[in-house]
Amino acid sequence: MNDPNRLSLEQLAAIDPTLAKPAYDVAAQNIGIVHLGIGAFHRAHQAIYVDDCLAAGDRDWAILGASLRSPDTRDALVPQDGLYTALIRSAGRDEARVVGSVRRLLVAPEDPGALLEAMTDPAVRIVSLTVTEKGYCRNAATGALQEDHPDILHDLDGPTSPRSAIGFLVEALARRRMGGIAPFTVLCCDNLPQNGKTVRGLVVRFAEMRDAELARFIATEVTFPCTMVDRIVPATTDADREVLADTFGISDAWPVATEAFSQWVVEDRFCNGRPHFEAVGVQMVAEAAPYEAMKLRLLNGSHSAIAYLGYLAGHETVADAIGAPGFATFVRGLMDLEVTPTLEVPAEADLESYKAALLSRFANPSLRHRTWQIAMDGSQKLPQRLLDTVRERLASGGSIDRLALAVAAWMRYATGRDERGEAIDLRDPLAQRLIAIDGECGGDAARLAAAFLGIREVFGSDLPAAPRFVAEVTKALAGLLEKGAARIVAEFPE
Ligand code: CS2
Repeated sequence: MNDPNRLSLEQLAAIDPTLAKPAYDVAAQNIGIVHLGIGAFHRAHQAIYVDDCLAAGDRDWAILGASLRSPDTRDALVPQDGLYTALIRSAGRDEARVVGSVRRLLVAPEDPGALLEAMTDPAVRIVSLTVTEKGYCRNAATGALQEDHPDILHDLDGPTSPRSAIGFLVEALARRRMGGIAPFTVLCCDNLPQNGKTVRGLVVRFAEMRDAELARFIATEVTFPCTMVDRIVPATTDADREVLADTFGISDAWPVATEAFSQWVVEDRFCNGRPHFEAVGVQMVAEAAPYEAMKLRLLNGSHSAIAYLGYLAGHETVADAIGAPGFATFVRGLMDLEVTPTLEVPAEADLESYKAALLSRFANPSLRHRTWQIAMDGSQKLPQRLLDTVRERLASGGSIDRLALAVAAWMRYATGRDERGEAIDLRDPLAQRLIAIDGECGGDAARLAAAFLGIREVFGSDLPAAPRFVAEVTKALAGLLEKGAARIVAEFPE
């Protein structure tokens, strides 16, 4: 059906003149960034910073967005000439902004060669990624490449038609090396610990498995800056599309809905140039690790705790959960008493206001961020969000009550049954293994805890051998099984 209001370059002139839209000639920008994983997060975060760079006249950095899996984003955006809207939702107030920085879209599985060709174009000087934690084919506990991962085996066997992000990066860098084309910077924008360094390790290892010379080239010529990315971007809903249509008169097949807050901290190590990011609010730093640990452990750690406890307590969204008895106090206690002592706080960061802001971001009633969405892929998220913090607390002898409860809530959730006995739609690369555990342990807290703790890809070999951690997790899990999450949180001592 032809929708006369559907967003497009032609329509752009007709939309409400008070709305923010590209203040530059969209069609005249040149692609300089290939982004792997063109999901909602990228479109609400990096693509908006780049949109600001293009508006400031930096015209060589438009984005080619590739999906490594589904064609959905391409199918929605191509009829809109790549344009889409960011709906910025604060309590009681919505704003909209049309974004023009995504100029081309590709779906890798349809034509891996086309994506490799784009990644080999000398004009492309940055390849950035948001492929989620599981998209890196890494062992979440050790950070090492999962050399037996089916996609890695596939990409070793047929390097010219890769499936994995790592396979694409290495093949494109190999082609650039053969063609005498300067390499691109690899810019990881996922919530992994020391993300640039981690991806460098994976890429160099995979390259070594192909060719030692190629691995040496990548290790010496390519840079992998670490980044801290932050913006809460729930999956888009029809309600968001309706707000956009009703309030702003824009028909957009796939807008993104997000909050007003946005932060991007990037290490300034680009081997082949970069946009003037500092001019558009990106914090360019020498070392991102302290920012990254602060964000991963405070924001994402709390998010995962709220997701598992909140889901079990019957709350659909983060805002619902944080408003329920005891939740805000519990999260504040987790941040203040158990996470903060492990952080090396960057000199210019104000930790108190950062934590206060987190609680009000979680409470944003307009975002409707589902606990189920954050609960996804827990086996990939727990290590950097909660378990590294646990390790430091165990080493320093500090309390771990709240961390242990969050971990136990993940286990309770990962049994695949909620507190009313209903099946949970468990999304996790280890889902089959997780669900099987429940059947083997017959609801016994000690046996369940021991079985979950035995998953080395999550807990490593140290945590199952740490008596205090095992005891606290088992106790917390027994409490959850006996009393349920709502009561445990409400009764949690301050
Ligand atoms: C969330 C993150 O889904 C999740 O796991 O914790 O996506 C979170 O919203 C972002 O990292 C915020 O920057």
